[in-house]
Amino acid sequence: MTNLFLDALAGKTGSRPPFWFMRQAGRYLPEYRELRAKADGFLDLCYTPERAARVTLQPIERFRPDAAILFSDILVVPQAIGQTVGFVEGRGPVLDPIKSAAQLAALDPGRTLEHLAPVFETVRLVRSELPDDVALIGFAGAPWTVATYMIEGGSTRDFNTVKSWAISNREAFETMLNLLVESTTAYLVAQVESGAQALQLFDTWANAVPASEFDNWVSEPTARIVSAVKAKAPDIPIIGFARGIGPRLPDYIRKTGIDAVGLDSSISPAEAARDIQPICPVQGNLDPAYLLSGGDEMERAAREVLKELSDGPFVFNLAHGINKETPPSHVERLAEIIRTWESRA
Ligand code: 1CP
Repeated sequence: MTNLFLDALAGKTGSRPPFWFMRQAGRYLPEYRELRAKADGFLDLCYTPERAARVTLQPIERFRPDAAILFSDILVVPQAIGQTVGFVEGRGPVLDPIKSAAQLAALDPGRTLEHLAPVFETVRLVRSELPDDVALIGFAGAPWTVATYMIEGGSTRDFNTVKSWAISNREAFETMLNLLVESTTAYLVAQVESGAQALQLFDTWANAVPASEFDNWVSEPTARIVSAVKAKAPDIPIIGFARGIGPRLPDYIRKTGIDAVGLDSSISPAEAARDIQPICPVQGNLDPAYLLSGGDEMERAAREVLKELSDGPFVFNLAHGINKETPPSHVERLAEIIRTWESRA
């Protein structure tokens, strides 16, 4: 069975561009809120395979995208290796922040597979229930982005704590990135063995990295994960999504060995067609604010993305996750615009 999404990642251009949406499962969907209310917190939802599988499938039933993304979170990895992680209602993630080499030494990547066994069960369940022509995407956070939460102890606006810690404790920070490379590789390979057909590495906070550290903190750890995953699963396509890195995109693509790149909305579709698509397949990049707004503005912006990028290998997506206030009817309309796009010569 052909899948337009997997074809696009392999560099092919099909009858219409495939699509999925970052954060296509989640709080903007009433059926998600209903299941979420029954769970004992967000992490319980992630670790209960039947529920996590249902949540993964909810947007597929509504919008029929070409791919489903496993319902989990990037912060299950620090939890798996021994850090205390919680999600607090109205506040987001809260971690017991890593401040010392002793705390770092207590983390154990060897625990990854055992701790995350329920996630692999979710992958198996979802794959067994998905239609053949919908692909299943596994994912993880890239080491830098996960490390920001581990050191800051949660979300941050300025990244001062993690950046100054990384600069003043270079050896310890390298040890931390190494732990994350090891754990994340094991996690992703097990997702593939359980049925994931493509992988995405989320480097949401790559924009906060100083240019002089970009190779050390972003490209090299990502490259090591890509090559280690491909050593075990040679055919798995890997999408790299390093947000906000603009002019460094070509360098990031070449140095990491990713198969396709996720684009945020700081690059225009025309610039992406000219500068990035000749290097590798691209995924993106409608700003989620257009989806939140809906109407003619959304339609115009979506058609511009389609017009500029659908002549080459391309997966339609958003530039970042769906905003939780987004009316599902806007998402439905967007899916229809993409599905009926026909300007390919
Ligand atoms: O209460 C709830 O229901 C929690 C909301 C929520 C959801 C739905 C969180 C908390 N995580 C998720 C699921 C999730 N997270 C998915 C799977 C669902 C899908 O895409 O359909 C994925 C891929 C993620 C990845 C994730 N988690 C990222 C990278 C992608 C991105 O959006 O930038 C990041 C940074 C996180 C951390 C995270 N998880 C949740 C929160 C509130 C946060 C913090 C975000 C921040 O610091 O701004």
